[in-house]
Amino acid sequence: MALLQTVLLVTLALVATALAAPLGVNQDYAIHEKRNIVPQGWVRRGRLNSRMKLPMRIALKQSNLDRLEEHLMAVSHPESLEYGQHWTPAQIAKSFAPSKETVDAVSQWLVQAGVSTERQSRSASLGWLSFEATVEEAERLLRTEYWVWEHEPSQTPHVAATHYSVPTSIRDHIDFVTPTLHFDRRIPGKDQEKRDVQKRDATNSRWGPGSTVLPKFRFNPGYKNIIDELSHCDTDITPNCLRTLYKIPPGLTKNPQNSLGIVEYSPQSFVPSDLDLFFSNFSRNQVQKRPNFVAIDGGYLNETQDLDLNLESNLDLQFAMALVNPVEVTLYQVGDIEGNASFNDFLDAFDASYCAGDDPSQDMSYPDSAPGGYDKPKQCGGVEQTKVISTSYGYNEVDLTPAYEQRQCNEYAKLGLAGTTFVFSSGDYGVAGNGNMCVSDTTGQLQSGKLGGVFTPGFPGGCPYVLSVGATQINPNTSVLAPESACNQVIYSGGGFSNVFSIPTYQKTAVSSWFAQHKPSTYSSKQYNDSGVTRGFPDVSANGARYVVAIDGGYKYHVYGTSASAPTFASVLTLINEARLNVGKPTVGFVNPALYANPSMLNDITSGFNPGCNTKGFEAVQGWDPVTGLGTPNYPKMLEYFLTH
Ligand SMILES: *[C@@H]1O[C@H](CO)[C@@H](O)[C@H](O)[C@H]1NC(C)=O
Ligand SMILES: *[C@@H]1O[C@H](CO)[C@@H](O)[C@H](O)[C@H]1NC(C)=O
Ligand SMILES: *[C@@H]1O[C@H](CO)[C@@H](O)[C@H](O)[C@H]1NC(C)=O
Ligand SMILES: *[C@@H]1O[C@H](CO)[C@@H](O)[C@H](O)[C@H]1NC(C)=O
Ligand SMILES: CC(=O)N[C@H]1CO[C@H](CO)[C@@H](O)[C@@H]1O
Repeated sequence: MALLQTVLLVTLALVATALAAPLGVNQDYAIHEKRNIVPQGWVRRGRLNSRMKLPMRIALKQSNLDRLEEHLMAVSHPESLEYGQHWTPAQIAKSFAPSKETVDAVSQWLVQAGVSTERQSRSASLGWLSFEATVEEAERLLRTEYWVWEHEPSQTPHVAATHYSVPTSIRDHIDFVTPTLHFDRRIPGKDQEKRDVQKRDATNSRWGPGSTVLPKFRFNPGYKNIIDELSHCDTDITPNCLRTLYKIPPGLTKNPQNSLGIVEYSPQSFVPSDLDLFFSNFSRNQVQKRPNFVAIDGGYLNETQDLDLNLESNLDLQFAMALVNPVEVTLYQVGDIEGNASFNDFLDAFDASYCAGDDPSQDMSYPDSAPGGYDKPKQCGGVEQTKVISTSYGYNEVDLTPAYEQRQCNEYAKLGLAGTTFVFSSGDYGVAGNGNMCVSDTTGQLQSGKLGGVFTPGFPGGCPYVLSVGATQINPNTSVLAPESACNQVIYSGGGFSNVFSIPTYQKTAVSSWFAQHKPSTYSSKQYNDSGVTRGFPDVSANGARYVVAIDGGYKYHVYGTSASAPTFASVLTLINEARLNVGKPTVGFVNPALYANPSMLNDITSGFNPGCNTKGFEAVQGWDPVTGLGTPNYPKMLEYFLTH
């Protein structure tokens, strides 16, 4: 458990050594990072003993990041000569490692400030400088104040500052310093971290279903036949419904190079007998079939039947495995019994050059000293990337700091250079954030969306180097062949504009056309970033309503959410990859540029809204929109395009 460890370490490590030499003086300093919003539930308690020791880490600026997007576009845009010429991990590590100049400049600053080179350690990748400092040293070094904060609901303590500065001469060499502004998000409880939703309070919304009841499964005792099954897709989404909606043929081949990865964070876990129940009804030849299990940092399964634990994993695996069958699905199970592993912990397992530091307040530290915890070092590199990786978890953009987000977002781009597609759910609360929270325009803090407030984009759905997937629905009492709308039952498709990420080149035409033709006159920059120069999301969408999922040994629930949409879209891309690999082409890799260049291979969704923050949100319109993106997959058109490019 990362946070408590930090504090214990701090409390026990009263300094034995003499205080360090005076810190460097007379340097021009500038604020490097500053937090205006403290995540919900955190209260400032007291100052720290000035002689306690803090584990300091400096994330150094990587080289050549200014050319990252250009490199990524070169291998990802179908019109580029280098399309599909993905990089090797060694090429990637070498290109982006911090320069010697950067390492030396930061190290020199520390030496001048009294932190000798012997006290500094560098990660193998040179990505990080670490050292121990007393609170007093760290406060002088960074011109800040450290406080103990407490997460009130869980009474979890945490060391943090709300701003810090570094000399202007080295600002350009530093991404960020920890511990400083970073608060752990995973504490506030399950409902904030799990995106798939089976029930939600929607009583306050005239756009909602007006009822809080969990949709009970009014399931017939089995469908009479496929016609019967397909005539109930407006109420019961099955794999056959999705195949019909998006014209996906059943899979036939299993290219050994192809793979789809599904990421789950412990304690979430699938239940094998539920998989078999689902397969026995909807994918008969997969009974007894399991995903390839890859444990990261102590990842483990808990086969207890418990809705909260099984919902996400059962949903993702049942549908993804059925849709891509017979292609293999890999389950990346991340984190030990403490739970709380982060996206960075997952990325570390692929890329040793990203590892070796992270943020001790945000990411887990391993070995984990908790009873039963993962007692080995954090997994750094060595885990193989599948060609498509689907994740149905997310943060609010305001929960994390821009520097932390930018560094992680760049990592998705780097792994995209290697030919992997990262697919993320865009969020289930429309323009509001996780748990239906919006930022108050008076206090600047997160508050219930019922009270209104500023729209709250998600992360990493708003990172321009992932494919962000929103949710659609088959309208009630309409056929599986009729056009879908933005999801308007139980959940609303997450969408909007980032406050952190600039608009990527591949998206400029689509987004500026939305601003020119569809910018809502009722909102201003008070509601969302209407500058037109930031990343809009989602990119695409797929059905996210009324999934039939085997849970707790039966079919008692319908499952809703972009949590369902993400693995569905990821499955479509996996089938496209299968077709490409079978004719000797590379995988689609970072797929956004190809999709935006050829939007007609998606079914444009032109009705529905994504309410939140006491507004009706945005509207799904012709062309790209911040509700359903470019639209849902049209498999035959995608296939034709991707086999000829
Ligand atoms: C699932 O299969 C069982 C056994 O064949 C059958 O009794 C049940 O009705 C099926 N359920 C559905 C939803 O098809
Ligand atoms: C498995 O899940 C059950 C139900 O939530 C819980 O009581 C039990 O402690 C879990 N076991 C492990 C090893 O995590
Ligand atoms: C759908 O049809 C059923 C049965 O005809 C009806 O009871 C229900 O109100 C209809 N729902 C909607 C949203 O039109
Ligand atoms: C809008 O985005 C720009 C560019 O990232 C940023 O500078 C600005 O602060 C954002 N506005 C708000 C209100 O966050
Ligand atoms: C430090 C921390 O975030 N601890 C949390 C880890 O996750 C469990 C639930 O799985 C919470 O109870 C802890 O508070």
